[in-house]
Amino acid sequence: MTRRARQVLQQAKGTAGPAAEGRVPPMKLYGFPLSAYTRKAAVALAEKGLEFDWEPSNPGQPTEEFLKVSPFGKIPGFADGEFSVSDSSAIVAYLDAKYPAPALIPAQAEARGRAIWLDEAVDTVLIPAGAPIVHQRFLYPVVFGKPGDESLAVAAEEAIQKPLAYFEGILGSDGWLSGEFSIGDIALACSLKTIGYGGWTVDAASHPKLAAWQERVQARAAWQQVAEREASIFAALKG
Ligand SMILES: N[C@@H](CCC(=O)N[C@@H](CS)C(=O)NCC(=O)O)C(=O)O
Repeated sequence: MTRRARQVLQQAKGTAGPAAEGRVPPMKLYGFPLSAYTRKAAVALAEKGLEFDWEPSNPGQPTEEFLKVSPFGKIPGFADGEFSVSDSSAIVAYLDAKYPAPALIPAQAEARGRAIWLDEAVDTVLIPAGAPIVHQRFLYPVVFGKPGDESLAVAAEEAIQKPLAYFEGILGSDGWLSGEFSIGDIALACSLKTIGYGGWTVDAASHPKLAAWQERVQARAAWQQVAEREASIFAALKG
């Protein structure tokens, strides 16, 4: 990571969300705000109106404290007092059990199975396919100071077509992916935003339902709260 990127990452340190009564110390989210997985946890916290401290963390230079909450050095990590857990989906599952309203993991069997599946499909199919777009065009050149390989980004634009077609196919003309707004919606929106840092956008002509759904997500107060903080970090990184 370049010196400038390290400095900018530190700007992410701070408290987000309204103070909740009787919770001391506040929860901590360890990660890089522009990461799709980290954002998933941040949006879940914001949806639930929970206060938390951002602990900017770089997997490439992990601190001891970060490795305690994320033993394999992956972001995000999370701590709530003495309890800690890593992995974005595990963090959302914990939050949903401890702070049930609003639910982000549906209770109804089919809706729950589908929401978990969508979260998994995003994390294990869409993100791996699309990662080169953001790695080669943004992360390497801007954050790590290394040249990107445009041919890998172009190949990834092709590779994401299959998962994108799937998501377009299961979306309705309104509403969410699995009944109520859920972890599946958060995961997909977060991955599209991070891929977007590679200069890619959802094509509304070929994916009209996905584009309209993305707008609905972006209109949510919790999303805007997280996006606002992130925008200043992105702008500072770009210089
Ligand atoms: N399944 C995990 C994936 C976490 C993950 O792979 N994070 C990446 C960054 S986006 C990471 O920490 N990579 C650094 C590494 O693997 O050393 C989750 O949902 O949190």
